Amino acid sequence: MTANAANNEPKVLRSLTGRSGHLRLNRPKALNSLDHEMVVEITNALNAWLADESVDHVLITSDHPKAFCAGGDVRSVRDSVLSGDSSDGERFFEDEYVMNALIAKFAEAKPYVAVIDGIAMGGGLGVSLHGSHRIVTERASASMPEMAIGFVPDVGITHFSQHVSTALGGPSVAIARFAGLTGYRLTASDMLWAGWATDFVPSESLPDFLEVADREGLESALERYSLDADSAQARELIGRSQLAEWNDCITACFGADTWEEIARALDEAASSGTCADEVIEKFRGLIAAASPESLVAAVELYAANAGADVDLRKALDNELSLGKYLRHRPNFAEGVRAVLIDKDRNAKFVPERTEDVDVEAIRATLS
Ligand code: QUE
Repeated sequence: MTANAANNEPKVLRSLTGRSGHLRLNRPKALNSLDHEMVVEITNALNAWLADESVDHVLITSDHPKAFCAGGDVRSVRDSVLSGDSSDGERFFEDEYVMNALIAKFAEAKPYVAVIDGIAMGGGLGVSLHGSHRIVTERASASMPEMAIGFVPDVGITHFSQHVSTALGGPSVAIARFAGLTGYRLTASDMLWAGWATDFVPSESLPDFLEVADREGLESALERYSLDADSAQARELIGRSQLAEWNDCITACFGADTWEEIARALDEAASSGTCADEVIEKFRGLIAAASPESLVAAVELYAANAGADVDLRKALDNELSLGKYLRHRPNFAEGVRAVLIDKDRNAKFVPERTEDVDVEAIRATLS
């Protein structure tokens, strides 16, 4: 059983209510970040509910007032790596990625509905975006902050984000890579525009939405409580998408397959006026927190996982393989220290320059 140390409550609450199989993330002290036990719990529930005809759909929600799920248990993984025997850490990632793939498979059989009413980062996107329905409220945000901890975007997001259709009508590898390389925090409006979210439900309607989903079914609940993102009522709550406004600049800079080309495109977009100076400054500011090794590695990973022939499982295998390499590099322990342990946000990454990163060693981990 997986319980919080403080109050002995399960870290994932599992229930069957009406037509819903309901998972509630309940590890408030860690902003619901996923540890190994929670991953196993979610996996077991989905395997049971896949075969259970009384379950019409799965809902995954959080009771935390601010967070949906802040990521994975990277502190424990760091401890595991530093102990000299990283096998516990490696098993965590293997099982987490099996869960990510299972969510995508489940969603092909019946609806898997994530209700994102707060912050979702890293692993939190892995338990939501692979579902069939990604519902956001005005309080939702999404980010891939791994560059700052010497890691790379994972949990299948390097696949999902490059294959999902944006509001412009097709996938955008530039938008996907921009999100992964900058750690930019997408708003609810950005998530809907980018295709990361499928539906908008105002937070004040959530209790009613969930009750109707349990009693009458998902379609009925969506019909009653979701709002068109372009409606005046929705605009009032979530505003316009910043990503949509930046799209031309992002497309000019972030579509390339190597970091070297992206860095050059940023320089050129600044000097040619393709991007406004303050927009380039904003992007550079976000990238400043990144480990240079992670920047180079992430672009290689996105390039490897972009092809139409790459399925989610193959993309996860690339993330696992590159991730294992990076977890054993000093930048991972140093990044987790600076962001999550000492919280000084003053990581000393090596090498300091992207030009000095061993890109061949990174490529050797990818297929
Ligand atoms: C990168 C990450 C994570 C992160 C920050 C990063 C991550 C994660 C957390 C996190 C945040 C708040 C908590 C907590 C963990 O932050 O995976 O326990 O209370 O879980 O820059 O990958």
